[in-house]
Amino acid sequence: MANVAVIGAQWGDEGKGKVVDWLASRADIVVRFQGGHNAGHTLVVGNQVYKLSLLPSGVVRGKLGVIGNGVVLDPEHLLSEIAKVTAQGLKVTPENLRIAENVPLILPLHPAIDKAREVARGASAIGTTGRGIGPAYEDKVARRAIRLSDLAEPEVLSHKLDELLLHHNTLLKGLGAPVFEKQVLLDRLLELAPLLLPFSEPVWQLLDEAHHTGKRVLFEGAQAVMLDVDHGTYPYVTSSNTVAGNAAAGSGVGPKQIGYVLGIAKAYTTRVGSGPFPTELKDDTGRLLGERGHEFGTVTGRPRRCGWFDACMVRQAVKVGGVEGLVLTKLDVLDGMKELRICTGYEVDGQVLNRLPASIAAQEKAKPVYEVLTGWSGSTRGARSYAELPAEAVKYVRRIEELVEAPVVLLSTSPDRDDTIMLR
Ligand code: 2SA
Ligand code: MG
Repeated sequence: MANVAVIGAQWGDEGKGKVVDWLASRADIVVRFQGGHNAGHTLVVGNQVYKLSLLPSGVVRGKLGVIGNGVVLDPEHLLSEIAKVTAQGLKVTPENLRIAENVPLILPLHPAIDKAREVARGASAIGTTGRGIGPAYEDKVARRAIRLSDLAEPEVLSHKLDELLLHHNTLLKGLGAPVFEKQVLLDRLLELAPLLLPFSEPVWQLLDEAHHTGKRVLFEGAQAVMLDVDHGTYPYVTSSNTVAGNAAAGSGVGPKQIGYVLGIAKAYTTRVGSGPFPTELKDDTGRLLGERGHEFGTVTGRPRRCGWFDACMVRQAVKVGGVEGLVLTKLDVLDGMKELRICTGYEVDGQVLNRLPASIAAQEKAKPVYEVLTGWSGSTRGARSYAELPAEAVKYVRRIEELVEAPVVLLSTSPDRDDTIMLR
């Protein structure tokens, strides 16, 4: 098996966790390359349920986990996540976890700013996870972030904190919000330094060596293409590039090392947080999808918005994300529905488009153009071969592949790792 990158092809929560876990058993190294603890997946291993949001899922499968430079890392959260899985009997040490020395850190001021801004935005709030992801990326791009390696240099750290607080405290004062004390931040970071620095490493070098020794790397995406800061429904997006291309920049390898790109999509569509969602169903059918699919966020527990499968959007995600094969999950949630709809394009101001336009105003106006398919009465839950699927379910999957212009290579028919049908 070549290296593989796994990315979400919709708005997140497509079931990447299960697929990554399935693939992790076939990899040597699992790398996170973007996002932070705004991601969330649940892994079931034997009788243990692990809820991870920052740790690469490989660590629960005895693989080497790597947190790349493209991630934003909350040190307090990392330590509490490590403590949690340690209590479940897992060991996390520099033996099985490495963190890029150049990874930017999320400090307590970042979630404070994130939440204050969301309040200030009122009705137009993004619906962020409130974890400081956006403000931390802003600091990175503005070249004032504290990076992991700075923890080894108390004087540099002290100077960088002055610069950081000059910026943020000025703004916080303007908002009438409490400001941050430099000494408190500095003392805490110096306390954390000996706990974190043992994990710190030039990850690019480790991955280069892995490449030359034939190790297999799995790049684990978080969020999804439609939440990509460039290609998603901006500004209702997360603050990182979620496309497969960022697996290279976000970990320090060349683009040719990414290998095969697997996109994950649900057999319908969901979204948490605000922003355009052309196929959203605010009726009983939408509520039914939410109930049957248990659609609540793993990080924040928020109910997810639900709607029909949007082939036009997934096709766009396939193209910009670099997806070569698609995994379709949660097909069983559609079991027993009389009629199914697939969005093939949008009508905007009387014109039919075969893509989601970039302007937020146009996205909000976009009316889905639907193709109607007959549903199936049998059950697809737990099916382990194509032959077990009702004919209409096969038709539904085939039509999706045609419309999104990518083959469906895997079908996941329940949260159980073994309930997976390999199609190619
Ligand atoms: P942020 O916090 O700045 O990244 O939020 C910006 C937008 O990105 C969305 N977002 C997500 N959407 C789906 N799943 C995510 N992760 C968690 C999960 C979500 C949860 O895997 O279940 O538990 O609520 C995730 N992370 C960020 C977010 O909703 C905003 O629309
Ligand atoms: Mg999730």
